[in-house]
Amino acid sequence: MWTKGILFFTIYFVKGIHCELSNLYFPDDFLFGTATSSYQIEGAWNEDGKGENIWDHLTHNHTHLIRDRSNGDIACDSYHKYKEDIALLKDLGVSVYRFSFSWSRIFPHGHPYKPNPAGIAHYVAFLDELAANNITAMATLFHWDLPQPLQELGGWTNPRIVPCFAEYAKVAFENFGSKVKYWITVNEPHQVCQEGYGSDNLAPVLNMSGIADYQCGHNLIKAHAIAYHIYNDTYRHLYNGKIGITIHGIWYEPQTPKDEETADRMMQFNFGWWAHPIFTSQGDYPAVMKEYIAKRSTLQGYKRSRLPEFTQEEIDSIKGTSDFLGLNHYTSYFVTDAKINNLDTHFSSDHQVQANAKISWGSAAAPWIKVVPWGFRKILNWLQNTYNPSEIHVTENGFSDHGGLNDTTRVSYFGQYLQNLNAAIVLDKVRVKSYAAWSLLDNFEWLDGYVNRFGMYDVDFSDPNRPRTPKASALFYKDVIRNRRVGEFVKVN
Ligand code: GBH
Repeated sequence: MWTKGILFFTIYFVKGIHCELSNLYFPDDFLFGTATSSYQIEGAWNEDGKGENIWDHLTHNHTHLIRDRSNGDIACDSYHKYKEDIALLKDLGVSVYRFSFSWSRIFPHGHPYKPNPAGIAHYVAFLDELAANNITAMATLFHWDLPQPLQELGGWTNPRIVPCFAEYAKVAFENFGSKVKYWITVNEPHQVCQEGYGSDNLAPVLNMSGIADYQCGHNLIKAHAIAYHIYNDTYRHLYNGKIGITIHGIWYEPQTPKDEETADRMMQFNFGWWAHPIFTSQGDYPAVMKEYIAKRSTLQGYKRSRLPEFTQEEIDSIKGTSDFLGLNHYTSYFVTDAKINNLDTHFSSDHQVQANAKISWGSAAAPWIKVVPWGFRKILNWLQNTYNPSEIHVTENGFSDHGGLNDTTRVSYFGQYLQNLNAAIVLDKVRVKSYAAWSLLDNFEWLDGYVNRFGMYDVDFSDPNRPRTPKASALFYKDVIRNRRVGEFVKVN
């Protein structure tokens, strides 16, 4: 494994070779797309009956937590400019668009009580416009914008959220089911729970790691499974779509040969936490996670493990609840074992792993994104070998800078990552069926506000009309899509 790692590394840096390796044709049925999410682009935060969500609440009441003290009140104004966005998709030539529904447009208070007709009408018009342009809809039900009243009851830590999510999912299937081919229940449960409840990186910035993150995850996985069953039992035969979940996957590479077990443990704590209950035949949380958290909980004097337990009935009803595996992938790190002896209650002391980036790796404006293209190929192979899903959909992959139309570092990132995707599909036979670049537009990047830009199209946020302009990366991606292979590009990171 390690020798192979070194070899791959060496070859990779011999100029030219990696290009020949992987600019083959993508399969004919492979779908290229782009991705966005409701809060990050829509704006119209209080229009047409929409209720307040946790990002409205955070940005309005804790403004200092946002780097440029901005918010998504207007964002890209895509709520009004959706036809313009779809025209951009058309011009790029994508065949699939991944977007999300805003829960508080449909249930303004979160509670299942009289869906808001104006919210539903908006999404019907939007989906009709997509269909008129022959673009397949890939819809996420929950991309982080939880209705604020549900948060006040504890959000995902309160088991009562499960029926609320189920009812929201049902109304979405009922109203949009005929127009949506791919459903994603939840975007990145790890970020929702570990970064939102277990740290202060995302709303609701609860920072109660080792407890709230595990409680959140427990309810979220159940909510996902129930939404799946509703679709499977009632709507699949009507609409014949597919439904799955999207998990954020960093590739963790062993730093030395001794670190292989450590790297696997880190994959299990980060990816397996979500994938093991859903995609394996045993179901339940990964054994290593149960063992490590139980052991530390005992040491700390807890009566029982801080990781909640599923009943056998729950394990069985969660297993197999995904028609495909959705992967958001941006980056990779090296890992080593970290003997953390303090008794802090924290996710990162539970897993006992230290992650490092290599100094020579390029970085995006977001420091957590290191440019490690070979990690993409590795994680795709690992996913297929570990979970054997019938389909993998890459639902996000992208790079941030500080803006500008000549985004050569983004072109270089996409070029190299697409080559590795291509190698995984064509050479390694990993069953990846689609790829969505994050993101179509510059947009509200959570706590980074509008400081870090991920778009292939620039948005001028100082202009009330929010004009969109293609960047070099849009032109590059357009060529990849048209030629169905990765063309020439200058590698700068
Ligand atoms: C995705 O999450 C989101 O789905 C999308 O909405 C977002 O715009 C996009 O990525 C770009 O960020 O090292 O402490 O700084 C990515 C999940 C969130 C994972 C931030 C890493 C960094 C934590 N990432 N997190 S830290």
